[in-house]
Amino acid sequence: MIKKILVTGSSGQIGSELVMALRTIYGGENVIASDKCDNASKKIKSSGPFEKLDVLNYNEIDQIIDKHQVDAIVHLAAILSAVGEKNPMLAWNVNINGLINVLELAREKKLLRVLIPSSIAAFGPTTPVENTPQKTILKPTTMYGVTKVAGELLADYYVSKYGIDVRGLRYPGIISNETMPGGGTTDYAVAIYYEAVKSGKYECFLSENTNLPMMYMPDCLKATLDLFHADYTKLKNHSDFNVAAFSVTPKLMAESIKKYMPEFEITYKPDFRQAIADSWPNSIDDSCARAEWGWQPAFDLDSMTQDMLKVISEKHKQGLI
Ligand code: NAD
Ligand code: AKB
Repeated sequence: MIKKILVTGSSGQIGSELVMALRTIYGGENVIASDKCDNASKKIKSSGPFEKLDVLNYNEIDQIIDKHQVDAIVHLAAILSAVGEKNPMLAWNVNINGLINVLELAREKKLLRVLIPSSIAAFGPTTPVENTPQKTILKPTTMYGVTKVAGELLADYYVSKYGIDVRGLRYPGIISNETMPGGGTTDYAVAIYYEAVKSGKYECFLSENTNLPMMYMPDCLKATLDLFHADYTKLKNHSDFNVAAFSVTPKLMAESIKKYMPEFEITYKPDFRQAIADSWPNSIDDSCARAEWGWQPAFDLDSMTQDMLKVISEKHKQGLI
């Protein structure tokens, strides 16, 4: 039975919320948050252990596993697509060498489980764009995508070669209101809500009809926890589950915001991230996740918009943003 979980990259957009969700289930002391930067929120630091940990340092991870008697790792430390295109060697180094450190330690220490997210960035311009199947062409054109495909293959290798329980899911763009995203192509879908509340207008770095798969954070947490707790014997796939909630363009997202804030205005000024977005699918077939571990999203675009605007408006009123 899993008792102690180490989360790498836990100060990021997903980690900052996933650590709190895991602590609710496993207890604060039993979920060790960690990040290269010593910048965890007060909430994270006061509800359980936090370790400053660079995933490129094998010995440091080794020591922290021993110190806390860790038996599972959720590996979130990564460089995302836009930052990765500006600095491809950094993306390769963190996403590949950090990952293999985690997998090797899982093998050496016989850890019970490792969860590693992949991304829709594993797909590329030659992948079918609509209802992209789980098993399909994986020829990404970004360094981030290259590391995600290699990561899925490495993770599956550790499953078949060493019998380690490694699981992973291809997140779409994740939209949330607690921690700002860390430098991806789908980041506009968070910034648009903050700017709507703060100034009533937003200049989008993707063009109006760029259609991408997205998911609200409560569904991302649910998908991650559902896969983490799924019955291993029922999994036919391991490291590459497609998961979907809804697909949206900047124009449709702006229309959804206008339902609640009629004065909201959007303009478009595409930059280098447009080419990255154009290489990703429009929509995802997640039937394997639904069949193998019961995946089902709860939020659609409008229910997410309502919640995002409510939470961010409250933060704005309190002077927090
Ligand atoms: P993020 O950029 O918000 O956070 C990543 C964290 O990793 C940061 O806090 C950063 O300080 C840390 N980090 C970077 N280099 C490190 C190192 N060498 N050692 C330790 N920590 C390091 O990312 P996120 O959005 O929380 O993503 C988590 C995972 O989910 C990643 O694998 C990412 O590829 C994947 N993913 C995210 C999204 C999304 O929309 N957020 C979508 C698809 C996949
Ligand atoms: C990014 O845009 O890089 C991420 C992702 C979809 O992997 N949000």
